[in-house]
Amino acid sequence: MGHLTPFLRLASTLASHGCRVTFIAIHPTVSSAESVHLSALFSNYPQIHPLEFPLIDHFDAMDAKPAHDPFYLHCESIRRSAHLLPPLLTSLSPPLSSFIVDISLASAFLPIANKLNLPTYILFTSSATMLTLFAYLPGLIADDKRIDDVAIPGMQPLPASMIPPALHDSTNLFTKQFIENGRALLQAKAILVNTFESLEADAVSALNGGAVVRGLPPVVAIGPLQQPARPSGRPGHTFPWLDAQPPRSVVYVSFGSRTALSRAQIKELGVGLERSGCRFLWVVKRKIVDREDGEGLEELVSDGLLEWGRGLVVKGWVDQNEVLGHGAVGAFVSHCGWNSVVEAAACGVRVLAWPRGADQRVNASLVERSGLGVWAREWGWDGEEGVEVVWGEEIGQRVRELMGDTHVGESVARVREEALRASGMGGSSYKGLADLIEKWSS
Ligand code: BUP
Repeated sequence: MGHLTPFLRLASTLASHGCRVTFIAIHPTVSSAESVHLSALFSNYPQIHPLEFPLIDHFDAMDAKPAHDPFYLHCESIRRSAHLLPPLLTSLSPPLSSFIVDISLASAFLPIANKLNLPTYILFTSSATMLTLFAYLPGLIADDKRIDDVAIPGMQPLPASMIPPALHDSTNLFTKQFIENGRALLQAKAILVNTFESLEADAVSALNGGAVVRGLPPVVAIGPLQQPARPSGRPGHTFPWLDAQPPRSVVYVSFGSRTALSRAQIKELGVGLERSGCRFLWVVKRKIVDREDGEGLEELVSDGLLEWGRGLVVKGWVDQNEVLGHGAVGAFVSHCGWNSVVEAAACGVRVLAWPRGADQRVNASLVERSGLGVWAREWGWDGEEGVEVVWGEEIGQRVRELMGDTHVGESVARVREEALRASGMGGSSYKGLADLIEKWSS
């Protein structure tokens, strides 16, 4: 969902600006959440033309790393099915004026689109700071060499501990894709990022000033991208429970669409939320893929938690953007997937960053630096080598401290104002997208 969400938002935004949008949707999807959100887009925006990309080559090598992650394997299948793309792209009438590709497919799809003379853009689904690493790393890395601290020109040094763990293993599928896609950046007309300039001024300027990599195409900040609109008159589904809570009193807890917690950590998190003394809304996940998440809530959280008056525990899915935009929500305990960070910024909700892996530590550092929240640096993730479960007592204390931190409250309000200014009429992100649309229509 971290990749699909910004595409849904970009597609609906372009359609609202009068663009004729064709949305290529991979079939089948890995998770139910993907199918549900794609169907909602197509039924709420009948002007968006769905085009199915039927996946035939199912990549399922048992020796691949990470073999346990169906999303990476699926991504590899899509990359290996790139030959299906030309007939799809050339079948469209009127012909396409531009093609926007997910970063994870860039090296597989860009050469094909370029051969068709189709101006191709990349949507980078993480932060601009992460993009600096993406762009810089292919030039740095030698095969089988372990990555150390990285000094990217124009940027603060990136300690090895913040680099996505998989990148320390050159045989990992993620690493191979990362390097190949990083090289493919140079072939794009521009790279779009769901961020806003004031949040990542150093990264946007280092990328566009040629400091990171010479010859990189323009990087355009277009965020925060807005959630697709609902059909008129249909209210959003906010929980009646949330409506009944005092302003800014609730801590929202979610670790994204594909982060599973161990039973032991779920238990301690429950203890921590209870000890914090705060109201909370907690989305619990035990499995990476939602379709496999069959355990009942009662089996996961300790006795009494569900009935506890201060908290609501939900299994599965809530409309996170709507939850963060609800006046009762005051803080977000987050893994720092990039969409979650940008949503928190746009809604002015302070973040307690508890990153796990991938790009999340880099994103957590931005949370801290921008004033959007605090990063519990000492917390690892159980399952990681040598990392212990974080105890409930400690979680409770950090949550309590964050809720009472007036300094963070002020800086979060400033970040929100900057986010709204950037995406509002005439703002830097608004202008970035408007200029692209103008180019496509001329
Ligand atoms: Br869970 C959940 N409701 O219950 P990230 C997620 N989301 O709306 P991730 C919901 O999915 P990657 C839920 O608002 C965000 O837009 C959430 O993206 C939405 O993290 C998206 O935050 C999740 O980038 O993706 O899922 O870990 O691994 O690609 O970072």
